[in-house]
Amino acid sequence: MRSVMSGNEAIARGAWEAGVTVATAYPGTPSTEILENVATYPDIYSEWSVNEKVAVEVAIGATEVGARCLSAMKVVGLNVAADPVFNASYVGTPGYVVVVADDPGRYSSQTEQDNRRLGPYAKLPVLEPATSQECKDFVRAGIELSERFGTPVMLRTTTRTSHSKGLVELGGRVEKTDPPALVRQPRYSLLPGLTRTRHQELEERMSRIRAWADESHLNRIEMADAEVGIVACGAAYQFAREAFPRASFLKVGMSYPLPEKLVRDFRAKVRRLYVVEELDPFLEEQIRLMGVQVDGGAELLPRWGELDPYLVATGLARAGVPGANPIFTTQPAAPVQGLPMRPPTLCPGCGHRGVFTVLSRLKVFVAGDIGCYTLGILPPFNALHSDICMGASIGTAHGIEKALGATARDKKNRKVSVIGDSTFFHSGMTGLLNIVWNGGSSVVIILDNRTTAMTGGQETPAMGRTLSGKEAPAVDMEALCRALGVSRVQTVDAYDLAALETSIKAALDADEPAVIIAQAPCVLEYKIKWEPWVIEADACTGCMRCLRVGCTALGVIPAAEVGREKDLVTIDASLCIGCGVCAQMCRFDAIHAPAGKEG
Ligand SMILES: Cc1ncc(C[n+]2csc(CCOP(=O)(O)OP(=O)(O)O)c2C)c(N)n1
Repeated sequence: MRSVMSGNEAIARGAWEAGVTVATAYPGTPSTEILENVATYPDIYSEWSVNEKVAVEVAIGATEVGARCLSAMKVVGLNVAADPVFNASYVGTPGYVVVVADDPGRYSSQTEQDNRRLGPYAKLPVLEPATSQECKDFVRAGIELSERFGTPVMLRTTTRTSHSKGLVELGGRVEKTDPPALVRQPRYSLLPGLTRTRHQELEERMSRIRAWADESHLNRIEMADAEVGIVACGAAYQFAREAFPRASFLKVGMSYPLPEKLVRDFRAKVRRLYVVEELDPFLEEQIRLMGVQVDGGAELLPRWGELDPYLVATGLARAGVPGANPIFTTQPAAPVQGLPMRPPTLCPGCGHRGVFTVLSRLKVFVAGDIGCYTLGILPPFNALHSDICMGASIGTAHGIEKALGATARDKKNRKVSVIGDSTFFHSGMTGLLNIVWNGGSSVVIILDNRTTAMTGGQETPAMGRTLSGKEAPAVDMEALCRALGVSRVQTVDAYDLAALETSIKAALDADEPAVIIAQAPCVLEYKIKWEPWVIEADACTGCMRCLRVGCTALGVIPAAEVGREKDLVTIDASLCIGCGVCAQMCRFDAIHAPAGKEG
C-alpha cells in the first residue's frame, strides 16, 4: 500500500515499522510533527520530554533494557542534548536513532548550524534521506545499523525533507522478539577509570562502519552522462538532479562515514567530479581527505541559506560545468515590488501583548527568550532587547546584574527577564535556581499561556495531560518557583495592565529575586473568543494611543472617509476576541465591552 506523507510523517511510520517501542522529543520546527505522528501509533510509548537532553536520556535508559528507540529534535535541540548524545555514542546504544532536523535558510531557527558535523565529532554514523520514502526506510535502516554495530545513529533531515510530501510504500512492523529485560550492562557506566579503552573501541567501531558503508544500499551510483559526476545527499541531491538532469550521481544516503571505495569507483567513472551540498562542505572535506580529486564544490555555491535548482545550476554553470537545465539558468522573475510588509505579530487577544505594553511604557531592559513572546522585539513594543537560546533570559539578566555591580539598582539599569511557560520548564528553572543561590535580585516574568504556542500548541507539564492525551499531574508554577527558593512570587492576570504595572514596579523595587506569572491562556490553543469590543465613534478623539498595544484587530479609517477632523479607530469584530486590553489604553472611555457585558 502507498500513502502520501511528509518526511516527518514518514519518519513516524518508519519508527513504527522498525519496531520502535519508545519515542521521545521536545517540540521544535521543523521536527515537531515527528512525535505528534508517532503518538498516533499505540504500539509506541511516546512522550514530550521537558527538553531535548531529557528526551535522549530517557531513550538511553530504554535501550539499556533492549528497547528500540527514537528521539527527535530541531537543529538547536541537539545543542541541548549534546551531552547525552556524545555519551550515548561512548556507551554504544543499540537500536537507537536520533533524528535531528536542520534548518538551512533559518526559516524558524536561531542558528544555521550543520549538525552533520556531529558524526565525526561524537563518532556516530549519519544518515540523510532525500525523499519521504527514504525518511521512512532510513529509520528502519538506522535501527538495523545501530543494532549491528552498537552505536546511536543520527538521522539528519532538513526543513525541505521534513516538510515536503511524497509517495511512500508502506510496510509491516518488525518487532524485536526478545522482551525488554533489566540486565546490568557494565558498558552503561562511563566512569573514567573503567572506560580507558572506550575511545579506541569507538574508532574501531567507526572503521567497521566505514567498511560496511561500501556495501550498504544506502549509497548508490546512478550512472548517466560520464562527463559530469555529482556527489550529493538529502535535499541538495533533489536540487542537483533537477539542475543537471543528464549528469551521473553518487547518491549518498550515509553522509558519515562516506563509502570510500564507492567514492573512488565513482571518481574513476566520471570525467569531472563536483560536490553539491547545503551549508558546510561536509562531504567534500571527507572526499578530499581521501585524496580524491574534486573539481568543484563549496566555492561554487552559497555557504549559507537553502539551495535550490537555480542556485545549483547557475553556480556550477558559471564554473563551466556543462549540462545545466536551461529552465534553471535564466534569472527567475524578480519579486513584485511595493507590496505592503506583513511582519509577524502577536495574535489578537494574545496575553503577551499586555506585558509588552507595560514593559514598553516602563522602559526597562528586557532579557528575552524564545517563543511567541520574542515578537515583543518588534514595533510598537520594541520591548525585548536580547534573546539568545531557550532558557537564556534568566541567566543573561543575572549576568547583567552581576557585571553592573552596585550600579545595577540605578533606575536606568533596571531589567527584567521574560520567559514562556514551556521554555521555563525546558531550561529556565535552573537559571532561576542559580539566581537564588548566587544572591541575584532579578525580576522574572513567566508568560504563562498554558501551552507551547510557538511550535503549535504542544503540551507542557502545567497542562495536566501528556502527548498521548493521558491525564497527568499539572505542575503548580507558583509552588515550583517557591520551591526553587523565590519567596516573592505573584500570579497576575495578563490582561490587566494596571495590575501588571503595579506588580512589575514593586518587584523592581524589591531587593530580592521575584517571579511574576502573567497568566492568560493562548487564544489559539484554547479557542478563546468572547464578544468583540466596540468603539464609540463620538468619544474617539483619534489620539491613537490604543494602537500602542499593536493589536491587528484595530484599524484606522482616514478622517476624510468618515467626515471628521481626526482619523477614527475601528475594531474588526471578526478578529477581536474581547480581551479589553486596548480599552485600558483609552483615556476617553471610547472602547467598550458589548452592551450588557460591562464589568
Ligand atoms: C533548544 C530548542 N528547542 C526547541 C526550540 C523550538 N521552540 C522555540 S520557542 C519554543 C517554546 C515556546 O513555548 P513557550 O515558552 O511556552 O512560549 P509561547 O510560544 O507559548 O509563547 C520552542 C519549543 C528552540 N528554539 N530551541
